[in-house]
Amino acid sequence: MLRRMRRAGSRFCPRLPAFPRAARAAALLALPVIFGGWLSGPQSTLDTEGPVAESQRHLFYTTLWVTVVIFVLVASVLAYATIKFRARTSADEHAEPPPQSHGNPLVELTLIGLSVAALVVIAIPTLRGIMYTYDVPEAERAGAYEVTATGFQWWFKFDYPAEEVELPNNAGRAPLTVANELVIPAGRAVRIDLRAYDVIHSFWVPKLAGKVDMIPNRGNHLWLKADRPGYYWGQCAEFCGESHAVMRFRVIALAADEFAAWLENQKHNARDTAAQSAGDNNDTAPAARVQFAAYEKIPRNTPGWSADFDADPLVNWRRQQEPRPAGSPPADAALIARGRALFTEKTCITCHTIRGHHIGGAPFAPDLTHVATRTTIAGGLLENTGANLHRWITDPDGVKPGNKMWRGVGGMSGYTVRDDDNTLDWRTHIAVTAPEAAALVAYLQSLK
Ligand code: HEC
Ligand SMILES: [Cu+2]
Repeated sequence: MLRRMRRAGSRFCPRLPAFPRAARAAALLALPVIFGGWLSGPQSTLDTEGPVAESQRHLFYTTLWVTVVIFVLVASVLAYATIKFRARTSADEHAEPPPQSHGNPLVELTLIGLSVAALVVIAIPTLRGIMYTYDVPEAERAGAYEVTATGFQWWFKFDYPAEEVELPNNAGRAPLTVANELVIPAGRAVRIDLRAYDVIHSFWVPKLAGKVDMIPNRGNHLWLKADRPGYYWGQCAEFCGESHAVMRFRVIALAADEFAAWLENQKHNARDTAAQSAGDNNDTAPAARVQFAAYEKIPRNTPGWSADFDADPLVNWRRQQEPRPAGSPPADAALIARGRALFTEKTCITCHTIRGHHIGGAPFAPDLTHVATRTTIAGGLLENTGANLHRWITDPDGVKPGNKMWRGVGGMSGYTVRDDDNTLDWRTHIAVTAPEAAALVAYLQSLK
């Protein structure tokens, strides 16, 4: 029986000459190169666009190739020994083992020497990489741009210490604050101070830099540089609670003059409806359709895909900055005014700042002064469209489980509060009907 199986086996696995085997191994190793496209998604660390991520990629490949060489050497020796010294006959099975090299000082010292050499080959670029990625290089330090990033459950806040704005209610001046979309100058080193409000988060922009932890009560930092203007995906990379997986952000790198113009606009107080209507000038321009903020690209022939999508998300980001993007419906001043009143009535102002429109607001909720200039909302989870804003405002928990707008944060009540009788049940505190949401959305969309 056994013999029959062996014979059958040898029929199905004929011995192959050595060359095709090596060729097959090479083909296997080449797979990542051949299918490089698979590795070039928006969060690919192998398709880098800045020097910090590039140095990390080089280190990855150095380690990979050293280990590939070790693997090939060990596997070849193993294969050689297995084939050459295998028992062919039953006499072989009882024969003395071939001479052993165990304890041979030359072999052992060579192996130790080679291992040390391999470790050194990996250690030198590792140490160099650690030093390089730790902080902005000396030569670029003077010109580096500084921002502070703070992780919250489950969104990111970005402060610009060099840019001051007037806080509502004569509360003094404070750094410009935006949420979930970090806009930086391209081609310039950016030093990011990392903070956390509640639990440990981690800052990661795969194509630019990361990951570095954001730790409560502890200063941490990283630096990055975008080689050229672009729109990059970021992600919290440390499990931080139930909506961790949807805690994302975007980095938008701009040329110096465009960056300065962006800063200038963000520093202004929120626009008024009158100014909004004055910007009505391009209703007749054709609407551009751009697929931009969705986490996954919409594949061809599936609902939502359009042949007119522009592949460059930066194009759409720019379009989002225009006071009245081409093709958008005319602003409804009455509806916007109703939304603005509702923003106070519904106690949204206890958490959200809208500079120039409302007194109130707190540092633990996204600043909404220019929310309509962002391409995403809710921690980079949703595209910033009217429909998504509507969804978010009427049912935040359905969009992002457990979020702090739903549960409350920093002592402020959210859409739900704990029952007074301590039963640990939650009851509704803020409810937004569909018509109210429509007015709030019109208002929020006017905030450019
Ligand atoms: C308890 C504080 C609190 C209250 C009250 C509150 N929010 Fe929020 N809001 C938040 C927090 C926190 C987030 C971020 C949630 C996330 O992404 O995880 C948020 C996110 C948002 C966003 C998305 C902002 C962005 O850039 O991602 C909008 C829009 C918004 N809230 C509108 C409202 C409106 C309208 C109301 C009133 C009906 C309201 N909020 C009431 C805390 C609050
Ligand atoms: Cu997080």
